[in-house]
Amino acid sequence: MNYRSDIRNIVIIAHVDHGKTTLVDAMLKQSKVFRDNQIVGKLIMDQGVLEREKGITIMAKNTAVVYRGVKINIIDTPGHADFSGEVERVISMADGCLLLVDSIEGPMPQTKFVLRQAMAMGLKPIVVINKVDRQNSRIAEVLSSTEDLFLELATSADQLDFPVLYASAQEGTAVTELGMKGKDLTPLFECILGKVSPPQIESGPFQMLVSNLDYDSHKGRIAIGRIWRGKVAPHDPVVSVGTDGSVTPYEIGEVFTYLGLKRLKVEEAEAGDIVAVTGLEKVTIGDTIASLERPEALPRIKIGEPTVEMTFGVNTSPFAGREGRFCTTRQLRERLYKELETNLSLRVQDTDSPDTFLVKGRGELHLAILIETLRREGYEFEGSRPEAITKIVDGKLMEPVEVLTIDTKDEYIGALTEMLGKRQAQLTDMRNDGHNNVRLVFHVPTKGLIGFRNAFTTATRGESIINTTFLGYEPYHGDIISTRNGVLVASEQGIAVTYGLNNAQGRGFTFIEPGTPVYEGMIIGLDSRPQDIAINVCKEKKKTNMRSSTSDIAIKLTPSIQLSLEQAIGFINNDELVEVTPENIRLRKKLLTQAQRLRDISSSRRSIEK
Ligand SMILES: Nc1nc2c(ncn2[C@@H]2O[C@H](COP(=O)(O)OP(=O)(O)OP(=O)(O)O)[C@@H](O)[C@H]2O)c(=O)[nH]1
Ligand SMILES: [Mg+2]
Repeated sequence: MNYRSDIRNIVIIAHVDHGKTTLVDAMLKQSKVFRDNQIVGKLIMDQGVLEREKGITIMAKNTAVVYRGVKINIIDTPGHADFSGEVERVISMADGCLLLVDSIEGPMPQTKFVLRQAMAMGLKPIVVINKVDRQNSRIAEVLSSTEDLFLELATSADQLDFPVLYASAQEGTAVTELGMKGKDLTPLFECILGKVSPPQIESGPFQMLVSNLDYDSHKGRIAIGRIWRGKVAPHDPVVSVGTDGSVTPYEIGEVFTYLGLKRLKVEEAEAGDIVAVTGLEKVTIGDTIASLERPEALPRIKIGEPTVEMTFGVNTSPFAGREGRFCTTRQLRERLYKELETNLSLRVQDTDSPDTFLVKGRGELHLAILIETLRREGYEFEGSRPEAITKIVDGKLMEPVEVLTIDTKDEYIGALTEMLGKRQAQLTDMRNDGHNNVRLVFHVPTKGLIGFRNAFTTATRGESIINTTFLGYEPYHGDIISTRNGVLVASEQGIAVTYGLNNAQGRGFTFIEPGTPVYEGMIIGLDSRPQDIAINVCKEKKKTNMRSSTSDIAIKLTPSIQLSLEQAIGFINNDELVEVTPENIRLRKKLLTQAQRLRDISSSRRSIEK
């Protein structure tokens, strides 16, 4: 076996927000990939619109820097558990990983999840305790719990021998010994060169695994991945080997390698490097691209199963077609199936109803990001409440269970444990730091977490942090009774007015402002009682000869509650839908008229009595 000493391939992994993308910023800056006067800003790799808005990484991405003549291919990954599929998709391109651990939070559930993945792939880990600049950092404790995590996960003794660096990604510094003053990231680069094995290469006919796809309006589909054997050059004849072993011939268009934020066109690339190639029109992630003489497939990428599902359907509301550019079943179906090409942990299925599709993902956020993406592209559709995906194993009904970690203050423990008890959560750990900060760890069925974030934020007044990671499937814990109150439903179509909304506020909270168009069956608020109630929010005050308009002005409404998309899909019950358009997110009852809903209740009562 030969090695390429001029390359290192690393993936950066961590729990959400531990500073991966910030560290990549610092690595890029120190490597002078930008002009001196170039304004590059922060979180440079998070280029997606939603990534920038939410301040999180959603997709794994490649970049590369050169240090002392060695090219370091860097893959930045998302830390949010819902995007774990992205880590699984790219991890096989690397030989080593930087495991970042926040110097205050310490190892979190997702730290464990990604480290386990890295160990299973045989990657050489480098531990980077990050954010050491923060005042209340607990570096010694964090290191010790990181060591415990390695002890728990290591499958061989050499995995326990990992280097540790102390970094401030924000300041762009790293040191090898605590207490040293950091100057730049040189110790980190040296560690990567010294400790991550250079890529092993096999000579022979070309073979690469496609780990990512990109599109370019001129160049068409771009396949990205690591070359495992041989070389590739523009115009080489190749084949792609698909899922079913089918072989499709192609001619390579152009070949690119990475440098900084650019792709460089090259005349040839060799095993060990990460490349982007054009010319393969129908290739998909997981396919192998190989030479004609030895069209052998590399092992396909393994992606964890989705845990949450919801339906996406053509918009059936009375306002359908008013705001979207793409509103038909065919357009929605095509777009959803296209998403599968790059969103590997997503599944889409047709259902018995031709206008409705079942979409399965790794969590509420995974699905919410898809919905938001579609709506910004101009799609209009309706979505149902997300449900946990159960399955039958050996004749037994099983359901997904997650580890829920909550960092909060002492005073919220009571309220949280009560809320979570109703959601079938089991407290497995509770740690208090003696300063009124407490970390609670629960095991909770996924179904119990749906919609929990809303209630959680309200209950802890936004002062706590919540994290979840998939644990596994367990025997079904039984049904959960919905604890949500009833909703306020518009009883007529029209424009909501102050007088009507004021009546509604006598019953609960409202979600809309005066002037909002409503239709019968649209949810306009939350009732303070368990039952739904229909209210005519378009109703004006009866005009009398008296100066009624002044009394109408005197009405002061409480500001409405604006539900975000994620909150909206967590809020609705099974008999409700979220209507999504580029301009609005509306909530509605599935059955729009009160007569239909009453009939439905009495027929379900009759079937229970039978
Ligand atoms: N004080 C301090 N803050 C940091 C440091 N590194 C990152 N941060 C901050 O931590 C937050 C999260 O940083 P990111 O780089 O987005 O974290 P990430 O790991 O890429 O997050 P995801 O990709 O969403 O998982 C940002 O507000 C950063 O400014 C550091 O070394 N010190
Ligand atoms: Mg990031």
